[in-house]
Amino acid sequence: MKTSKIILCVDMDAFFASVEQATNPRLKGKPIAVIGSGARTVITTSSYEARRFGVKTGMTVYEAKKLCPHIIFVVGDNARYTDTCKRLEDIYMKFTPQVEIYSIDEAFLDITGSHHLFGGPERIGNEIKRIIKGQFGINCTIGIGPNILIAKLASDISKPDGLRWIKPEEVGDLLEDMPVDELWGIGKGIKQRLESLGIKTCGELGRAPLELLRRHFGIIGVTLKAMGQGIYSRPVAVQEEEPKSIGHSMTLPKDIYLRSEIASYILQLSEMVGRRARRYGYAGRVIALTIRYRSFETFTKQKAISFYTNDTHEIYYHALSILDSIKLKDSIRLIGVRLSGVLKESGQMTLINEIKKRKELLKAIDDVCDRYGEDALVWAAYIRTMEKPRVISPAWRPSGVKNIDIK
Ligand code: TTP
Ligand code: MG
Repeated sequence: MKTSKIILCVDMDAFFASVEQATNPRLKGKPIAVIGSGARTVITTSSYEARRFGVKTGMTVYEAKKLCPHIIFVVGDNARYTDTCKRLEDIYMKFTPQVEIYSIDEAFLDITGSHHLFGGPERIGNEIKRIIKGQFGINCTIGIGPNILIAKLASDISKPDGLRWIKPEEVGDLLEDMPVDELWGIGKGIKQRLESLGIKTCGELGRAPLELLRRHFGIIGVTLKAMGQGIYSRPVAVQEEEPKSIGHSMTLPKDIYLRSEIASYILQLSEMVGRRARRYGYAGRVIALTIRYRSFETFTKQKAISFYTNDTHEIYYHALSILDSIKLKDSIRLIGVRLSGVLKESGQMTLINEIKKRKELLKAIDDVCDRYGEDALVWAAYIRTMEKPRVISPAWRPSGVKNIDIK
């Protein structure tokens, strides 16, 4: 008989806010919201104390202040969150090598083969909670189940500071009356389309005729029906050594339409991508440009080139040619540049002397930037558009938390 898998999902509670509260005792037990430093910032997350007032991710500071007048706004420290994320991975790896870091604060661990070494799945869950609390002073919620979908659901319904193991024999009863959008990946759109077919609960979804779902959702219909039954075949995707792509995107301080303005942001992003690729010794041969319109409609167009590159200007040139192949239909709020088809750089890639020379120049620029900060040397075209950097300076201290007062 095939034994079922045991998957553990770890999701930090109010991650950015918890990190801030753990770092600054003044914020403990208080309603706080973490925001970005840009002009058009929204709330990235809020503490559970603030959520009690109805504060939600995506709200503006004005909206949050209205709901919770004494809320404290904290400008997020992205470097600290990413650093915490990396250190969390080391904790998970103590229990299994099958770890998928799914997002900045969520991970899936396949503990099928290792749980007996640690006294069972719940023991592992409790141990992970204890170590994280001890090391970072923050809470997380752990869900355990026979697949990623159920493990994630177990975590979602046990927040905050919870631990729940949904065993295979419990899945059917639990899903029977559960609204479909409680399932990971079923958003508002699918929910509404299912509702128009008379399907509201997971139980109904699991029993819906396959043909009906196929007709309305195509191949996804098959997955949806299985999800309604709590079946999900995607395994934990263990991180690959090599990155598949290197990309950066940015939401612009204001919507833009002019080609020259767009081009200077593309140059800035190409430089960020090129620099990162060069720093880690990667080069790629597919360049992609992502555009998000004011309406949030988003698309990506890519172009394969015949050689591997990590040259800023090469990336810029091709990203720009993609831009020129598009007829823009509205102003733009986000731009992204990505280099994929990435390989570790080899001698072969750098045979041509001219390219070598260019690389030396770029290396010199990178060195200056590494030593004196991101803005020490920048390409002239984007100085015009540069905002103040969104990174927090190394001199930042928890006492420097910005308590923005909005009247
Ligand atoms: P989530 O896990 O979605 O939220 P959370 O950890 O803050 O709260 P919960 O207890 O409900 O899990 O996201 C993790 C972090 O990612 C969050 O702390 C902030 C960041 N984030 C954004 O920057 N933008 C977003 O739109 C979302 C949803 C999250
Ligand atoms: Mg979380």
